Amino acid sequence: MHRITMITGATAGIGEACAHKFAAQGHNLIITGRRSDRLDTLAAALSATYGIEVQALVFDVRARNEVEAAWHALPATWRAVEILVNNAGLAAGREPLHEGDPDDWDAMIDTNVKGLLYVTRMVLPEMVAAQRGHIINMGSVAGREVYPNGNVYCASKFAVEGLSRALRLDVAQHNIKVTTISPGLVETEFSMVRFKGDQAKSDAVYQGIDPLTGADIAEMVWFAASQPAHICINDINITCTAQASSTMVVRRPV
Ligand code: NDP
Ligand code: 8X3
Repeated sequence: MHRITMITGATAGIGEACAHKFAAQGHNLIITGRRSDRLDTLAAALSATYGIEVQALVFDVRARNEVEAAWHALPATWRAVEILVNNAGLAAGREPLHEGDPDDWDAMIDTNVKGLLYVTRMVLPEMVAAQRGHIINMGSVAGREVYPNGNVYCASKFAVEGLSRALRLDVAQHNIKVTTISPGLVETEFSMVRFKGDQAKSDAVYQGIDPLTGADIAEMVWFAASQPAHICINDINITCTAQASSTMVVRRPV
């Protein structure tokens, strides 16, 4: 019997890398995202390469009705999710608060905080009933340290950190693990999304360093997920070697 892992935000970056990692370990996968073309391509590739079964669910995590409908449409056997990787998320904009766009704030809070809650609310009751499970939340260095102009993104990831800690208290009695993974700079589509397609601004984020990759983070997620039953990895903080903190990155001269 294959174990079932659900990964949100699997159409790119960290989530996509996690999908490959878990598929390579023989897990059947529920992968989610808004871009159905990418999701379908990934699902076909994972099945063909690793011989696993995949359910591709297209929904916007911000839309509670979409999350609930997608979950309830799953066959009952697929709702026995053992590991949930709450990865879908974004940053939008990088301005001082008084110049920030409230639409960006809504997108970050609705996706990174409320979306994570909506998905978890669907999956967790099945874990409680089964008296086993593992929730792995994608935090960030931005959820542990603030940085200039990070304001609302940082707040959303501090919320993920707080929710993860509080959730651990709620579910320990049900034999359910909660892990937060908090990466620093990872080169994905993250900065292109944050800077709304501005390639030069996005490139500058990773200039003169060897940033983390999605595959690096997938290794950490798998490390947390593959521990014996009695071990819960609560937190993993990871940066590239050049990043000493949110605000200190040592760059090679260009
Ligand atoms: P990417 O932009 O490469 O991937 C983001 C993923 O999230 C995509 O699959 C996207 O899918 C999904 N997503 C975004 N918004 C929504 C939404 N409203 N509904 C459903 N899915 C959504 O970024 P990363 O892989 O880097 O980011 C993944 C997570 O890692 C995020 O939570 C991010 O905050 C966190 N993180 C990233 C770091 C970095 O430096 N890159 C560092 C620390 C944490 P689609 O667009 O198809 O919906
Ligand atoms: C993403 C890393 O430093 O851009 O969470 O906030 S950072």
